[in-house]
Amino acid sequence: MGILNVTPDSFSDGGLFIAPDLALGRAQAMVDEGADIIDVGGESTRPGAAAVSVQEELDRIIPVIEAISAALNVPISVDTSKPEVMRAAVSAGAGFINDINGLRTDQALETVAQLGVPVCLMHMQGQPHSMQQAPRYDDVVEEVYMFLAKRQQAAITAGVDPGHIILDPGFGFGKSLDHNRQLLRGLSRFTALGAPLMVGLSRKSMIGKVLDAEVDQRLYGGLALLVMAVQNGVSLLRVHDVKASRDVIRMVEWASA
Ligand code: 8Y4
Repeated sequence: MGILNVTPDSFSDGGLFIAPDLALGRAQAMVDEGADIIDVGGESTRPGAAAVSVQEELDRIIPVIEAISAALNVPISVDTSKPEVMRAAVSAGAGFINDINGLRTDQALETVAQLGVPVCLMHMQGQPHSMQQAPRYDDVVEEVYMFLAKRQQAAITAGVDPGHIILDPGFGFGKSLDHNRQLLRGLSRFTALGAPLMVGLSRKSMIGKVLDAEVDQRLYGGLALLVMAVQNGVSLLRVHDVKASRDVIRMVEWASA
């Protein structure tokens, strides 16, 4: 899954892709590099980021989703927690919901059940504006596991097709460096939930902290973590650098076959 940020403040690609034609070019490049899904996000979910209004999020992402949908034959994911945005995005051509809030927003469960599209349910402790202030767990793997099991069950109860549910432990979302490490080591445990697993590790601050590297110098560190993720049962990878990630995963698959 290639990341397409359409937030003016997203520091990893500098808000360069807001104009629909520029966003389309970036999406095309990621498809050429082997992306199977393009994840379009208009709500900055960086630690400390401010909330975005529904209208602002719609203005950012709908023209981009329409442009990609008209020009490219690639599934489009929408990175949002808001039911209104989910509906508009699916009408505009998105076929996948990526919700960092795990469908905990009011009406989100019902909306996704009605839309009938696949959904990624992610774990997050706290809210984006404050989640990195004091992350706290007794057993992070066990607590994230129980959270995902409960959200998976809530989605099924609301009428979401069980085969449409993907689960994600949410690296960096209300987690210390050590929590992220424990989750990486414990990833295989989540396969017992019976759903495909997704992770987002690309350019995240855990890599920056370990390597003392700025955001544009985190590629190789992230690739190392991707290898670990794949070896522990993860099948969907949310990444900025599609070509590099593809090559690494193809080699791991070749060697493991
Ligand atoms: C540099 C670049 C530093 C990016 C931080 C970041 C995930 C996600 C995000 C994830 C799923 C991010 C929308 C945070 N992370 N969705 N979204 N899983 N499913 N930060 O891990 O990329 S945004």
